[in-house]
Amino acid sequence: MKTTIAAVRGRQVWDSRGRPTVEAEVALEGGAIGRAIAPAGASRGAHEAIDLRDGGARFGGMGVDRATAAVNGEIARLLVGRDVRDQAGLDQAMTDADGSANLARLGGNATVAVSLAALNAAAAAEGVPLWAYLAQGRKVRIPLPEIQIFGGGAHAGRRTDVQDFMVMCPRASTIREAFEITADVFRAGGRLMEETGRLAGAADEGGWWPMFDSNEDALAALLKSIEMSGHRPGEDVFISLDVAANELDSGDGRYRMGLDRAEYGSEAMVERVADWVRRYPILSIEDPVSQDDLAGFAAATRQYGDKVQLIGDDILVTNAERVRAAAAASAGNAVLVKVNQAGTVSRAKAALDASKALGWAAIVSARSGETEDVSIAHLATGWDAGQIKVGSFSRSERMAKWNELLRIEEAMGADAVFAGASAFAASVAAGLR
Ligand code: 2PG
Ligand code: MG
Repeated sequence: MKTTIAAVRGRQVWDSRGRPTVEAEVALEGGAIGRAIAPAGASRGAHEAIDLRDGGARFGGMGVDRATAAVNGEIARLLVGRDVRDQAGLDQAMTDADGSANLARLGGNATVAVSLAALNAAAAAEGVPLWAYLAQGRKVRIPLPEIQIFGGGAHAGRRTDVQDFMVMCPRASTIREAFEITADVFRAGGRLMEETGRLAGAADEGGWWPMFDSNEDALAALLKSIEMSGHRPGEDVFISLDVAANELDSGDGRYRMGLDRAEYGSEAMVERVADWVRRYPILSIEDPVSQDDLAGFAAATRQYGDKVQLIGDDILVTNAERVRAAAAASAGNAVLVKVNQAGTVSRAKAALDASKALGWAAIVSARSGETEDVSIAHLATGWDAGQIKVGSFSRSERMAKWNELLRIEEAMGADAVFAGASAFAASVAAGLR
């Protein structure tokens, strides 16, 4: 049959940090080929699928020989001869064979590359772009992007404690317009850094390296950059932060903001961010507390979750069960969907479906270690997630995804609908009207 898997190949390629990563290729009997590359995070939740690395001295321990061998050996033997359209079956076969909850044996980097490669092959066999294959004729929206201006935390030598200082343009009428506004803000941010003698290059996701004296200074500089761009903060452009607070908690439930020389308990940490929410045009907050602080996540939700999007990343790790447990505790209103956190396309889709069933928002996200792979632009669109996060507005591993979204928008023609404010949970969206 045309869609029968004829071969699965794995190879080592390199990511945007110059580290090894796994590429997988799935070839079908009908001649179609799908390919995908595993991304890699720097700020990672303990409950994520395991990124299998070789350890030892070579490549600083980051080698992926074992994961690549798993693709070429065990995974290939499992999948050859199966129908590529049975994504759930392929993913289940890999997770069953792995035998662990977090894909520690075969490697989440091996399974995610193969899972996405199979999906790309299935779309290729049908001769349609991946987003259209996933949409299956349903009406889907072009996602609202959140785009980084300053990058900090684990992506910039912890120069600031807060990891991502981003902007969102939910009132733009197309993604093209959202990009144009963001490009103005990004340029203004660079000019501001230059004028204040703070221009020091780019962080891991392409945002300006954050030479600031405090976390609040970075926030003030972001507001100033929006003003300098000629667009209106709190009208055309809103602020989105990924606190990535997991990185601030060394396991004792205390949050250390090194740059501010401050240490907070959970309640004080929630109040630290709540104070910023009151004073800045902030529309979205990710991980204001650490992966095990569900009570803190619920407290943040009570304080400002009716007006502000509250995203769980390290705390939810693209896991449907964890999404449902958080919702049961009234914690959060949005989930970050990272396919490699889940380890397979099916598990990631289950987390997205769980969030939709709860009336939550969903943001399909890249990792800080990325490549030219643009699959997530298609997933965010084809799954009708509503939002996408890729990093900044520079460096081609980021721009490749943004540019792919422009192509998708163009391909949709008159049918293209930009998600804009509709991408948020209902109460947050209502506040924008
Ligand atoms: C995050 C991601 C992307 P990383 O925390 O949301 O910004 O970072 O890939 O390092 O986990
Ligand atoms: Mg995050």
